[in-house]
Amino acid sequence: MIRLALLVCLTACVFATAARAAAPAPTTRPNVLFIICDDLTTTAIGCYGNKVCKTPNIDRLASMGVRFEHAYCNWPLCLPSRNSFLAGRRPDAKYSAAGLLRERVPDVEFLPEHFRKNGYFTARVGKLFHTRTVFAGLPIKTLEDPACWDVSEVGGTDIDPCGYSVLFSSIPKGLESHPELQKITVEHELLNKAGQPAYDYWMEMAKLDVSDEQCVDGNIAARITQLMEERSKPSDGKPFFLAAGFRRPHLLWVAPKKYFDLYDWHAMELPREPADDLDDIPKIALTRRAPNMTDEQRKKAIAAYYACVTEADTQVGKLLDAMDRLKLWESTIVLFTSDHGWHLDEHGMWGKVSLFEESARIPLIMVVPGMTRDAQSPRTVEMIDFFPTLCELAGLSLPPKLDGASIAPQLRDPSASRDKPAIAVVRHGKTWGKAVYTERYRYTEWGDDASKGVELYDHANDPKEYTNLAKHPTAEQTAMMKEMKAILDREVHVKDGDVASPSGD
Ligand SMILES: [Ca+2]
Repeated sequence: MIRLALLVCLTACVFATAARAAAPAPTTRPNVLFIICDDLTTTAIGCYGNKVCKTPNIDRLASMGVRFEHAYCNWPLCLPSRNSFLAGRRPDAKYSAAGLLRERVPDVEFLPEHFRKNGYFTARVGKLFHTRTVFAGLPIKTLEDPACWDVSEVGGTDIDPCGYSVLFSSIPKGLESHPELQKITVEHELLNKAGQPAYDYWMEMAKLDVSDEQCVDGNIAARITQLMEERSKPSDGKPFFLAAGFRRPHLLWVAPKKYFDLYDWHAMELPREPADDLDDIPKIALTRRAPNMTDEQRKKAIAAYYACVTEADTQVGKLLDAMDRLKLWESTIVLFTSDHGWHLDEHGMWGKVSLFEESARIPLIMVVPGMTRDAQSPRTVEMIDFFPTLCELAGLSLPPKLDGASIAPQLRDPSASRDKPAIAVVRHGKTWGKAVYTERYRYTEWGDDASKGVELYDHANDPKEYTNLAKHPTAEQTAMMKEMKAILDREVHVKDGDVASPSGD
């Protein structure tokens, strides 16, 4: 069922040719509104099946375009995921380095940089490339590449200059040392710690008595709306590539109180997993678990995460309202996504850097003028496909080195065939995990030559990945694993011990 090997290259070449042949004149190029949330898992989104968390605006966007059921990040961690999709290349250790990616990959041409070179006005507000200082304190160190943007703004506010709400943290004594912030904090709670491998961090929440616009995401929505107004009738004739990088639901879970009021923590449901769930999972695959967390803390964490999802969703809605008001739908491509997912206690995990569905899978909704509306595509997509897709839709030629392949055929016909899997990598300490995702299966290897474990899950029969079939595979599954291993050997070039620098959040 896979038949992927040659098709990846063939498809990319065919699409590149098609993009050149179909290139419209520059004046008719579409605008791009690129919306990305931070750490937003599909499992919290209404149109992806969540019945509790309120995401009416993301759901509304989905009804206007194509929602991809099997979209995956290429590395479930902020810094390397963003470096990778913005470069359009499959990541290795260099993509998690602390500095600008261009310093380590000099021939890179980034997605917004490519649009800018091709006559677009480009702007970002918020987090597109990674922004450091999650827990290291101020000042902010942005990793935005200067060649990418005509306008480049963090989107910070007085109460949250860097966007991670670190001033509201009680570690180490952040909030305590800010009496002015204590005054606007209605309720604050330090929940529990999630930990190794990777690193330990605290889950912390604060309900604020402030307006949306005093928070970073509200500010980002207002500023992007302003840019949409200014660029909807540009005097220079340039189409726009506007990127809104919302910060929630990334920790810290800080938002206006009204969003927390939507969720009674007592009513949150915890995952109900088989007692022996962990027995067949390689130990190295499990990360950021919080075994000492009480059920009350777990439920409060889910409620706080949902509050921050709805906060981000509300800001997305403001951009969609601006699209309506400015009548931009006929001239603008909208892409909505997240840099990776997040665990909400599945297999006892809290956070990212896991290759399980909740962490590696991403939301992906695309609304493209003249293309399919209100549909889902079951085809497998990865974030490195964004670059060639947007180029094809905008009629731009492709830079020479891209690893993805356009999904424009699936935007025209969501059921159009596509024999290309998604691949994600992650590093736990010095050990790499490598995974192939098809529409039905996930195959994962840990360590060089799979020395630290192998996993195979059948999502058709086991969507929550409770049974690792690699322990006792059938003959058919053994053959399939061999084929998937060959894909990893060909496409992924990492070795245990490859460590560029401490990885970014
Ligand atoms: Ca992230």
